[in-house]
Amino acid sequence: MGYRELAFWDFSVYWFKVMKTKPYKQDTSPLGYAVGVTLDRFIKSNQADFPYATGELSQLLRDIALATKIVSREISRAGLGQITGAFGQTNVQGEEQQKLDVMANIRFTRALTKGGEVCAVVSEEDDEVIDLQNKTGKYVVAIDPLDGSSNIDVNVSIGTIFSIYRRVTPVGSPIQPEDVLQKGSEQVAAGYVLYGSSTMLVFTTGKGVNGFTHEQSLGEFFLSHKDIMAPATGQIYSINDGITPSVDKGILDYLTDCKQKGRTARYIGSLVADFHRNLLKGGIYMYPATVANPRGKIRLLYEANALAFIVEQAGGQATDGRNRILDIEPLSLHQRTPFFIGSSELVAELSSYSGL
Ligand code: AFP
Repeated sequence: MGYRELAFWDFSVYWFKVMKTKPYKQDTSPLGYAVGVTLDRFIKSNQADFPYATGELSQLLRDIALATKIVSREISRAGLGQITGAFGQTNVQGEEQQKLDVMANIRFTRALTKGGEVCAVVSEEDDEVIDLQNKTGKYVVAIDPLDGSSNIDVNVSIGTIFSIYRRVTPVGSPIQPEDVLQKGSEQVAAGYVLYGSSTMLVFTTGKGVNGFTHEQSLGEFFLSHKDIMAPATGQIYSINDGITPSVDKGILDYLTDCKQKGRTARYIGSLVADFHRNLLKGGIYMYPATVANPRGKIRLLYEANALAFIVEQAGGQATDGRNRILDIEPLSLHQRTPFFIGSSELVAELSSYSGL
């Protein structure tokens, strides 16, 4: 053994003998501030709580999160390039599609196709069910890829809403109506994305509601709103005042009551943004039946059900004025419903008004 090897040998023996350890203690100085729990880590550590807990639902949520980042990036460039404005076609509801509506639909559908866990997608932007041809896909997703499209071109908050169901017919067989027309109470997970002052992903798998904020420079969602609970009551009521001349008298009486109680009116016209604000601050969102929309305007499968699942998980309520939203049996893909959602006491109060 030469001089050098000997020195190394001696040193390792010495190190082995005297090495001490100390437990890791998180640095609390401003230099070591915690960035928090990433969405991925949250999903991994809570996977046992997920329905069926096979890992496929976790992967599906990751696929949605990835598409969300891409859509968020595109939205943040709205106003630059050629990505705002009308696409030049109408969707099945007769609404003019915006370019970003179409882009978001492509992004989410592609992410769900490539992921492989989903067999079928119901989207606001497609007349029919999209069969993704994933022979092993166990899940069905209903999605409004970009909600509040009238706000895109004016730089106001918009969102994405999604519901996730287990298919009921055997995996690999052709998609059947009962796979996609399931009651909201059958959802295994649901969520929304708010493209606002920051981009947030909020979701539930039936064990509470958690919100994640996108940290742009790191490209990650971090847990920012743990175990969201809706205040039991609140001061905010949200309705499009322009439709009130053609709504039921019960609603009008309720609105008069809100004003007399000195409550505050707040309405953006993007369901996700209106819902999110009321979820955090306490309030009620209302889109009742009108003369123009006798069955209401909000779509049951890809708007109302997801938010109803979330609000109930957060301690709030959602009804069509008479029935719990999650109990409504869907009859068609683009079915509409009157929609009242928010703080439990406010929704219960509204339901007590005659005529509803
Ligand atoms: P889309 O933008 O996806 O078509 O949905 C818009 C929406 O369903 C919902 O986000 C709004 O709360 C509601 O319509 C606004 O409707 P009004 O413009 O009639 O108030």
